[in-house]
Amino acid sequence: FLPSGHELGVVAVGFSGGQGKQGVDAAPMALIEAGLINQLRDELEYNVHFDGEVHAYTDIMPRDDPPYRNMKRPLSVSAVTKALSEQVYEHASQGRFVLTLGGDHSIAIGTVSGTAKALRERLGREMAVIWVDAHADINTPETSDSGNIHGMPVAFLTGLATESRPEVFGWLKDDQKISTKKLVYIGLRDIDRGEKKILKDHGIKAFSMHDIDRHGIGKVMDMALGWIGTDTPIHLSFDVDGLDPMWAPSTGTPVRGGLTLREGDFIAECVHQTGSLVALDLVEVNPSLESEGADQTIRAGCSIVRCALGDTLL
Ligand code: HAR
Ligand code: MN
Ligand code: MN
Ligand code: MN
Repeated sequence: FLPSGHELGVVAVGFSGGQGKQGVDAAPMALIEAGLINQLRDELEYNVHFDGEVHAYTDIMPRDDPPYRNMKRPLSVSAVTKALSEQVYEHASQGRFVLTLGGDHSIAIGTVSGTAKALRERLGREMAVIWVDAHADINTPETSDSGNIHGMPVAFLTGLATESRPEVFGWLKDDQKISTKKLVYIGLRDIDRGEKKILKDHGIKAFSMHDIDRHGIGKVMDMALGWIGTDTPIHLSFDVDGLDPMWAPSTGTPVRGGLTLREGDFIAECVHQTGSLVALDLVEVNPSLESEGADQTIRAGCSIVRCALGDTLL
């Protein structure tokens, strides 16, 4: 059921509306200018399908977008993720691996919904998601303190948050969602109270930094991939703030005590080695924050993408 051969669809998403800080929309261009897509084409020998555009979706963004059910910019995030979902679906349904360069993490509402639907149609299989992040991003609009939708994508993707208005994520249908049983977190260390209750109530598999300290990243990856099982397509959604700010300082909500650069790459390498990886998101790189650290944050992001796409040390 693998994406056929070395066909790679790339979507660049210059969107920051899932949170309040400007600059995360500049990440795709920074990653591309650092040579990422050329490396995937020339060194890893992917046949790259990329429209050459950083999508800002300005044409579909509403002028007036007041809070609704505690969500900030709900119409914008919904419209952008719906359009992105269709782009990702298009690549995935043609059997391509889909790489999405964000943008803030709200864009995962678009990427995961697009691949989940395509993989269901192509293989009749339910997809798993590995979410690497300091945060669980599973707030419902009601449990969120911030109202920022980048803290909510997993709640919408699992159906824990629902909304009937089509212009506020009501477009998300069951065949675009994933099961809470097929979701695995790695790297968590900053979880809101309401999120902790959600994780516990639904028995969601989560490996916090505590688990990584206790078992080491090797054992944690064995357990994470064992939970998912073989023959299950995997979508890896990688928030760069999963890495420690020492390695990735330029991000909107850094949290100390995170993954090392090597642990991040190792996660990506292990998921690649399963042969089941069908899509990767790299999100929350914000080159305008801690700008002395922007270069190393961008380099860390490029490295994770290369590892997930099959680059090896030897
Ligand atoms: N949990 C907090 C909230 O919901 C902070 C979320 C920060 N999110 C990200 N994405 N950077 O992981 O607002
Ligand atoms: Mn996140
Ligand atoms: Mn995060
Ligand atoms: Mn390989």
